[in-house]
Amino acid sequence: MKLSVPGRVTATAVVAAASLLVGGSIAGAAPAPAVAAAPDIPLANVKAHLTQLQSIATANGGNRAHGRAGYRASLDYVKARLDAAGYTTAIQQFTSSGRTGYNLIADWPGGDTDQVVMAGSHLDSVISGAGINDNGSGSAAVLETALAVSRANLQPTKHLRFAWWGAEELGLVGSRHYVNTLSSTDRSKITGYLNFDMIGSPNPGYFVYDDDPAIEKTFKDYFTGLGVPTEIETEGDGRSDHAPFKSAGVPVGGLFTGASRAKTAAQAAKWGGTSGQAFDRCYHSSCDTTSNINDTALDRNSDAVAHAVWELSS
Ligand code: DTR
Ligand code: CA
Ligand code: ZN
Ligand code: ZN
Repeated sequence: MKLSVPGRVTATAVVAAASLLVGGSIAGAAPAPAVAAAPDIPLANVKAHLTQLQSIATANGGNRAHGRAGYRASLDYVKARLDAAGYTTAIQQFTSSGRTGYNLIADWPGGDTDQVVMAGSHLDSVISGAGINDNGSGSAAVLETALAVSRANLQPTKHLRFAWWGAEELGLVGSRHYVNTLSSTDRSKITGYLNFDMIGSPNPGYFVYDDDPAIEKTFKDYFTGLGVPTEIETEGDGRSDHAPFKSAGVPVGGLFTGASRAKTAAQAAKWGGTSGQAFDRCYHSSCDTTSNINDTALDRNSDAVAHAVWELSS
């Protein structure tokens, strides 16, 4: 910076210099530390979780529905993996439609517990099937991201908490129970909730929730980096577990690859797949099995989950 009067330091020059020091950067100064990039989430690992959930459904009457053995076995599988990876886990019990339901909450030790970043997905299926896309896909991606946090021994600035919800299919029952039983103090500590419900649809779209702008940008920027266009999720606000958090004033966001609505010709032109066909023809059906997954969509979205968890907790 050139001083206006050589040899004399004017007040203006001092203020200008100070502002450079405070607000701007001086040429050659070290750049702010970048956020460590999230690791690639191995698609094979995510699909291995789906295979486990499929086996659980097959061994328990063909479903993983609320109040049935298949749901509790699904939760026990997820919990065992997290316990082995160093998480502090807790099972939250509730009753719905006369049956006992369970949420699984997993805290990654460390980080500022006054700033909690949450990522979650519902673990229950409908009674008619195994629920592999809906919502084994979200549950497996969140689980593998949590395991990746452990493998990396991530030490984020904010505290990380992961959740798998029960009885979403009965009307967001588990997630609403969780939010409603939080103290207002604990609720105010949640800086963001990321929801993943159906992220591997066989005829996929790439939808980003348009709720919190910062969270939305985190996801949109990630997909822009992949060269994948996204659309705002419009299939119905309040139709998944982010809704109770949003109603409580928590910033929310998430990803979705589509359900029973048909893909348009314009969407097929930008994403591929089949126009005029549902994003997921097996939505809430017995054919929602491990064959009802698009690997590319599941891989891209699993990596996007990790990207957002790394970035928003840094
Ligand atoms: N309610 C979810 C599926 C679903 C339908 N629309 C949206 C929009 C955003 C996320 C999920 C959904 C279910 O059946 O579990
Ligand atoms: Ca990946
Ligand atoms: Zn569903
Ligand atoms: Zn769902």
